Amino acid sequence: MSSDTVHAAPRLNARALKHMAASVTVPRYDRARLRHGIVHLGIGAFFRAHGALYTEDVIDPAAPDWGIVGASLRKPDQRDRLAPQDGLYVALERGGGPVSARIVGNLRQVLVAPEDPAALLARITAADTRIVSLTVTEKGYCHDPATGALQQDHADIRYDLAHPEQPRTAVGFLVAALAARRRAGLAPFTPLSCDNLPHNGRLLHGLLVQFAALSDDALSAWIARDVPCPATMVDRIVPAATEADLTDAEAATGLHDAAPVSHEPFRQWVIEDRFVDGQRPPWQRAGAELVTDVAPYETMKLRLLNGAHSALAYLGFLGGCETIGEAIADQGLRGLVARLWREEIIPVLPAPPGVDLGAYTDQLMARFANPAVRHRTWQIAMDGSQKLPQRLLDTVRERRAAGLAYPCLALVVAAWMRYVGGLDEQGRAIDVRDPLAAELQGALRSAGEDAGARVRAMLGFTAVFGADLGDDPAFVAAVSAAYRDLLRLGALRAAAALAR
Ligand code: CS2
Repeated sequence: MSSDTVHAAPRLNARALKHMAASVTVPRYDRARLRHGIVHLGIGAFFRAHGALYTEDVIDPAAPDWGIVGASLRKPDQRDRLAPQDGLYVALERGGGPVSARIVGNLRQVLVAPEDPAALLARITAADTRIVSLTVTEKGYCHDPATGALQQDHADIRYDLAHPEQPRTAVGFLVAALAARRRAGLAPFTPLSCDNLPHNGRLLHGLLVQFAALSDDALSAWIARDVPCPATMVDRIVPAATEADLTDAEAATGLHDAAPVSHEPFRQWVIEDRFVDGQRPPWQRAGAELVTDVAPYETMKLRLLNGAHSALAYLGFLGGCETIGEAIADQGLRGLVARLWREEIIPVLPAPPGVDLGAYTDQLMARFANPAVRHRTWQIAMDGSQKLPQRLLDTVRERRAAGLAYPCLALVVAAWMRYVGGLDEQGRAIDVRDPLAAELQGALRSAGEDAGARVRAMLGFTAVFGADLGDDPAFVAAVSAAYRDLLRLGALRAAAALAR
């Protein structure tokens, strides 16, 4: 999406809000009185269409609390788009009917960490920050995806250890701010991971404890004991914004918004209810589920939704499908996903209390097919080395332990390997985005053209496959056979051959 297109309509901003047509939903509270409560790290489209909306829904007009300061840990573009419009943006809901629009008001400011790390650190350290939520994507945790351990040799982690007052990583910011709060005798804030990672709360907690231990044992022990990191399961399909979103936001409001978000109607947020001093917005009033154990919800969502998403992303992209909607309209891919769910994932997945997994997957099928949401396969294919373990490989492990076969999972793993190879089925270059892209492609080049050698080279990445799977002859054989099928048949026919 380009932000430099010339737009005739006046820009969305706080002044324009006062004259908004009655048909557009606007904040019900006085923004000038909104107190600060949350810092959000990684202020991209997902959080603005999910956590920010749950929060917006529960702000009390009589005593408006829980305003949000967003932060970008890398690029200034969100701030550059949002600052001229006073942090306001349009959220477009795209379902079966006409698109509906609301203006979201709780984002008070966006900070750009690399421009002024001290300003972000000060904001997190301030006592009125009670929650620091995160959507920094899988790779933003600087951990080893197979084991969850902190990557101590990660360049940014090394930098943060050497420059604790000017961190670069989310972990570096959180630990530096927690250290400052402890020195000042303040209570900690609650770090709240909202990324698609298994046991995201426990994972983040472990990383904070490990990072702190590298410089200060007492701080590390304090974090271990006194800083709860609740787990969450977050769900809403939020594709990257397009020019069509800008046009629709303008049609709905009569104003130009350079930073709209567009999302499906569905949303779900399951949160472990463990916050410092019980301080959190009453998110349950907006439908969030506050529970004592998030794990079954998270495993369900990661394996069924995100696992199928990755399957459709790699096989679909290789087969020429631009979006998830196009991929799921292909009978072979649809049948493959149906079998993957029914025969391979669900039989080894414990259902959360009261949830019917068959009904859950029926609903997922309908969500994937929503024609109003154009979610690109290329976007989901990103960062596969960080996504595969929790989305697909944990199911492989459980089937393997039970002596069960997994032909659909093997095909998806092979499709990922083919995708990161960097050439599609027409021989065109793929823009592969993955923190391990250079290493993966180097290993494939050294392996040469033999399918078996290429698969073995990929399976050697223990950060992805762990020490167990890469050495398992049955797994090697299954993925190699699937890889050969992909070469022989192409992705769509290979999927159709397994479809039920
Ligand atoms: C997707 C997710 O990009 C991806 O990897 O699988 O962003 C997915 O859309 C969300 O997790 C849905 O809640």
